[in-house]
Amino acid sequence: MKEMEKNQRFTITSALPYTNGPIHIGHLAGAYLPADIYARYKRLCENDVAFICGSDEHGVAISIKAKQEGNSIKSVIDKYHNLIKETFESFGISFDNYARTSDSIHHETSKDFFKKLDKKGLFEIKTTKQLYDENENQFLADRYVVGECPKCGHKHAYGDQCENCGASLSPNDLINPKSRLSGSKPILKETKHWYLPLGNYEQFLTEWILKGKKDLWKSNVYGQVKSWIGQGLESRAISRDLDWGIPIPRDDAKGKVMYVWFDAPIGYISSTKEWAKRNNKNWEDYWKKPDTRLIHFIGKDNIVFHCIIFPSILKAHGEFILPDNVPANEFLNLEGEKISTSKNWAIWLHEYLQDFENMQDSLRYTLTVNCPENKDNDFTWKDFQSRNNNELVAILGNYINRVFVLTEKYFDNVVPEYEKIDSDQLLKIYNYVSSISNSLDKFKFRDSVNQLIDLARTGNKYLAEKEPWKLYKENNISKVEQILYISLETCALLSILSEPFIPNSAKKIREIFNIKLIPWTKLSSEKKIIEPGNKIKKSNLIFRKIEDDEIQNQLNKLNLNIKN
Ligand code: B3M
Ligand code: ZN
Repeated sequence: MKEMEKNQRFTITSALPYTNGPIHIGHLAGAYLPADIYARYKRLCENDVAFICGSDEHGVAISIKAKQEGNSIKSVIDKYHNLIKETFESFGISFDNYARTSDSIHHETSKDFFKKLDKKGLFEIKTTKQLYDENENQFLADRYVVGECPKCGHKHAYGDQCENCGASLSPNDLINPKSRLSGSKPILKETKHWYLPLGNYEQFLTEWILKGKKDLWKSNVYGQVKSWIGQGLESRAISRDLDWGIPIPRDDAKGKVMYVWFDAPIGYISSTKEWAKRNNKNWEDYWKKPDTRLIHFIGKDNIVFHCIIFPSILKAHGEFILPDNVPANEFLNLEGEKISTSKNWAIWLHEYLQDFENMQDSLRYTLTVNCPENKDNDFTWKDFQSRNNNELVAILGNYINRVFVLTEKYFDNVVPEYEKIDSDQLLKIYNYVSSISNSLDKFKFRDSVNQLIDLARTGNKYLAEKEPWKLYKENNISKVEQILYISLETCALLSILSEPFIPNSAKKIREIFNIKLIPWTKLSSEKKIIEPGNKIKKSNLIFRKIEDDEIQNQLNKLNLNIKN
């Protein structure tokens, strides 16, 4: 078996969610669940992991939400920060720190970044004409303006992006722009801004990513980066004329704040600082030591920011490491349609938790199996039901229960002694340790969770073939001991290998078989996990079946009228 990597330092980040609304299954599947599985896995391999996230509380999207709700910005960010944070906790997303970009430590860190780059003379300052709402006396940055997309003709494109074709835009690109504040037609007015001249980083990005990461990064990520660089990189304004955000630390920049995408990724660093302080660690180890591996988990719409803009900022600063990998995911659709928060075409996680109490693992499992790793993927309620019923209940849960019942019946709840181990089967089950970890190392989450279920399948098949109930009747007890011991060891292995994927259930399985969570690096067919003589104990069902009417309710909720 290949030695598993240990004692390696990892900084693992998940995209900071905007606090302008709750989060849905698309978010979980794209940037949080894979990151959590990876972080849990790396911890289980005795690595030094900082798993970092927090709320992204700046940007026009937040100001607009406050206006829509008729509330202050503060009350909007507090409300959604708390809701999102609780949702992550309920789903077992094991962040080491969950910060807020409105915290002062983040403001200071972002200002330091700006000052450092400013001092090095790395910004361009340009005066240009920008859209201005005369009724509201305000410049219309990013999402404050809508109009027709110049690329695809979509009528409702935003000033920063067209959600129809994905084109990244600037407000002046829009045809027939309209202010979202007053509905009026904006005028053009001069204003001064600070720009990051991305063209200066093209060569660095070409060497580092296009030449250095070709076979290491996922092809969907590499391909996007290549196409961005191929089109030529233009300067990006990193300041805005807004009253919500981090003030640009310069006397001649009154009324200007940082562009949200300048400060948000720096949020990973400030969140790490907060965590380090609380835990007596040195945050710089996690961001400046060249042997630290920095991994950003994001959705595909954030690739340019994490692979081009933020690395250019880090490079410009000069003291920071660059991401080792950015395993971005594609999008998860829902019942064949794109998830849309405005059309309420989504499954909100806080609502799922109310409807499916204590069934976080069922969703974690389904979203991992359907993770949109290389292409967009679809979530359907029917598939959710059948994955839960046919895989978690019928394969994994059933196997655990069978082994429990047989041990109860033949050995009075005690793990039997055995004369001779079934070494073929032992090697077979231990092969899963390396194959699952190999897949996880390659960010192949679907593959790894499929192998986990396959291990339970292997265990079931073994019982079906060996028929210990027949042997028991024939009084061949030593053979029954041999079979049950290896079956119990399989359950033990399942309880440890399932920890990153379905942590609540993994814990329940360990409770039944009375075993501790041990590092994957200590798993070995020579040592084994389960001890003869151990008492095992009954527990409530680990997984429960989902009935048709529960699924119908959810479909009704989505206003989907399916006829069979
Ligand atoms: N808040 C955008 C998003 O949720 C943004 C991510 C920031 S990561 C530094 O898509
Ligand atoms: Zn478009």
